[in-house]
Amino acid sequence: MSTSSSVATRTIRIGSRKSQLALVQTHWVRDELKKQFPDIHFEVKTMETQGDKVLDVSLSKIGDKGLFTQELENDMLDGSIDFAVHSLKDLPTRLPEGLMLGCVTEREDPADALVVHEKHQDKQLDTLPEGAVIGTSSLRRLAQLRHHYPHFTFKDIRGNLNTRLRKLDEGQYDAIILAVAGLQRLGMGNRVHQNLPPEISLHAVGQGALGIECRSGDDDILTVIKTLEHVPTADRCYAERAFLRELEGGCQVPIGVNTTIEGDQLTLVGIVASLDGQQLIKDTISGPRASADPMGTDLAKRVRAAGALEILDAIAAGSR
Ligand code: DPM
Repeated sequence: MSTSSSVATRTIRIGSRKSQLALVQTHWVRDELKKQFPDIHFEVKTMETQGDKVLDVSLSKIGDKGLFTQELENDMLDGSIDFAVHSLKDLPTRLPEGLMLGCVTEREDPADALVVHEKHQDKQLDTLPEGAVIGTSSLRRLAQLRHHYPHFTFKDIRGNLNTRLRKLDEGQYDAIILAVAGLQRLGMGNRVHQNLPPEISLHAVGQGALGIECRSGDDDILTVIKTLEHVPTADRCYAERAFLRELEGGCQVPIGVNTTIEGDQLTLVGIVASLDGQQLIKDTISGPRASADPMGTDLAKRVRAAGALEILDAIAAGSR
């Protein structure tokens, strides 16, 4: 005999930033989980993070750890939310005590994209004029592009994707660099004018994937979110994150990566660049996917010994 409405529906609370991109990503996660767990009620709680509030300062200057994640993490630790959805590249490689990266979803194209003002529709990076103003606030993009295109002028750009595109279209820049993945998720994939090949710019660690953060050892939640894990993406991103973790100082750093998987083999390319673009320390490591983490650490040690240490020290000294 069944009793009516005696069992309350279980509710899981998801934390998200408020930006359009963050909400698209979080709603995707919620909708996928609803399909797997129709009996669970998923609720989205949105909040602003420091990174959403401070929009007029260069990311690299305020770029401390947890800029886009800290408020969400506090809510997870005090139990007001059960997990948080992030762009994996915004999630620090060291998480607060009591929290963990519980799931990595399938990655979109991790490349960076050149987006141009309409007057440059017929141009590519190689043909943009001398002095063209290129917008980015990523030290990684800046350093690598400066190396290959020293004749461009680089200018900071901040704000959400729509704000940046407006600034470009108004003519404040000749072109800007954005992640392909963000544009695609917002239905603006048509603005991708040129994908930057890895020879020109290695992408950021975790770029194009979502990371779901939860309380360490929260097995009920882990069982739910692990259903969205994409193992090849996770293997790649664990190698990338280990590389960054081993190298990282306290500020935003010009570090790029590229990963590929063939069968059981994972290959990680990593770069550390000086801000003036003069020095690029780049190396590659391959090995079994099961060793993703130690491979990332090993590659970091190699590039550090090959000169990355001096570059990162100089950047850390300059930003103090
Ligand atoms: C981080 C960086 C940027 C974001 C630095 C970097 C780009 C900043 C800029 C850590 N987070 O990439 O070297 O150009 O001013 C961000 C974007 C996405 C996640 C937007 C973008 C969407 C793509 C994704 C901002 N975080 O990079 O165009 O999911 O990877």
